[in-house]
Amino acid sequence: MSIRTLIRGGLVVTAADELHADVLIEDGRVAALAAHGSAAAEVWTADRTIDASGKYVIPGGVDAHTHMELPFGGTAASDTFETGTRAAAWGGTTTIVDFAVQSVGHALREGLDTWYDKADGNCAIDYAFHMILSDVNEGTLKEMDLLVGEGVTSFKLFMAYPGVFYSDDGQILRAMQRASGNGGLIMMHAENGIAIDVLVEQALARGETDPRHHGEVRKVLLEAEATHRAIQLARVAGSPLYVVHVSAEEAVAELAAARDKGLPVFGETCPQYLFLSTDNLAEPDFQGAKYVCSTPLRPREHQAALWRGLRTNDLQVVSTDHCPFCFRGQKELGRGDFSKIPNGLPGVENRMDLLHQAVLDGHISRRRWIEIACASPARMFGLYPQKGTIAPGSDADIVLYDPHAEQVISAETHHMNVDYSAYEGKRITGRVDTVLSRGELVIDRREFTGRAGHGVYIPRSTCQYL
Ligand code: DUC
Ligand code: ZN
Ligand code: ZN
Repeated sequence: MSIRTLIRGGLVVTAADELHADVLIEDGRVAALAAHGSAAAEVWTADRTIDASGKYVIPGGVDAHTHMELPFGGTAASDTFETGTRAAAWGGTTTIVDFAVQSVGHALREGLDTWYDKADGNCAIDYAFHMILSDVNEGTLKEMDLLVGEGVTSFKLFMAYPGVFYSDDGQILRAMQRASGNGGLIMMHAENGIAIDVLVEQALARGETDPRHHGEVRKVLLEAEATHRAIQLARVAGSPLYVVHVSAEEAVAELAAARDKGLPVFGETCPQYLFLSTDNLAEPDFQGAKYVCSTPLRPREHQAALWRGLRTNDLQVVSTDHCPFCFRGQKELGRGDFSKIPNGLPGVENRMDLLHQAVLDGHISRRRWIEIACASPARMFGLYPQKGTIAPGSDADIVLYDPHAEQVISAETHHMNVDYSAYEGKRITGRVDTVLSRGELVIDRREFTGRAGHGVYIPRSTCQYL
């Protein structure tokens, strides 16, 4: 049964506009917007009216980088598609793009089907997939074309993690050449993993086993070098490039230089690089393990360059790289050897709030908040305008956001299936109040009303910036 819903009296904020408007929803889609109090809006009738006065009415967040249930380092990310998408909804995110994984020696098809099975019937919000290429060979290259055809239009390659996900430059070049022909977007984990592994071995031999050494061996220069190399390989192949989880100022400089040349090079950063630093990695009593991820957290001086990159559009997207591991039993696997700490941080629930705080802190404008968290990831990964905006015809994925509510982030109150928060104790102004996914209430005035299985797979078109 189709319910007509009217969202009345809020400030509608999209990447393009801010207007006091009422939003009419029909059949799960935005049917119309009209100025609040206008004759057009006054005559609208609905089965359900939601009062948004005093609130922002924003597009649901699009988190283009999550790892639900990712097997890593002998364990697996602790959020399932069920728990992780529920937490995402609590945080105002209504679409995730997760990474299906090809295992070495296996076909892309097999990895992708495994991810379809993991997600099917379990998600509270809509989802799509990228594909991680761990074994680039003739078969894999052919399969890339098929995947683009079924809506998996982006492929992550790793210059890090030799023996696991790593591709050498020849494999990277071949995958880029294929992408340049089929419209796919290559996403790059840009760190020189071969050099890093030498530094890891040397650090451990010196007895440097604490979590902070994870940050020290994964050097800024090795992120910058890999970013530079990835850009040159993409130029040779004639393919676009999207660099994931950019953390270092020097890597932003590489992206900016490429973009100044007019190259189709894009970059993403994540809240952990904007709000956390090597100070966290250095927390005593192994607490620093909570902050081990790759690329690693950097000295706080790098944050200014990331914010600047987001303002100048040298970085276009903020995703979470949500990859949670519990401190107890999972992060603890690396006691006495930082290289055994599973890499990843929780954050899918915190992204929209942290970026709203960045608006209040003066780093970005309100519209830029929506652009980097909703519209640009949707455009980058072929989901726009179905996702990422509030416009006639768009999916009614809408968040009522209370910009004045105060909250303190804590593992005690978060909904992610992980026993710590990377932002424990951080005070935030602004909070999600109500969330609709395709017109259905998932969070209703801070109560979860959604269900596993409401979320559906969304096939994507190719990158809309090309
Ligand atoms: N980085 C992480 O921190 N976790 C998973 C994979 C990755 O590249
Ligand atoms: Zn990565
Ligand atoms: Zn990742």
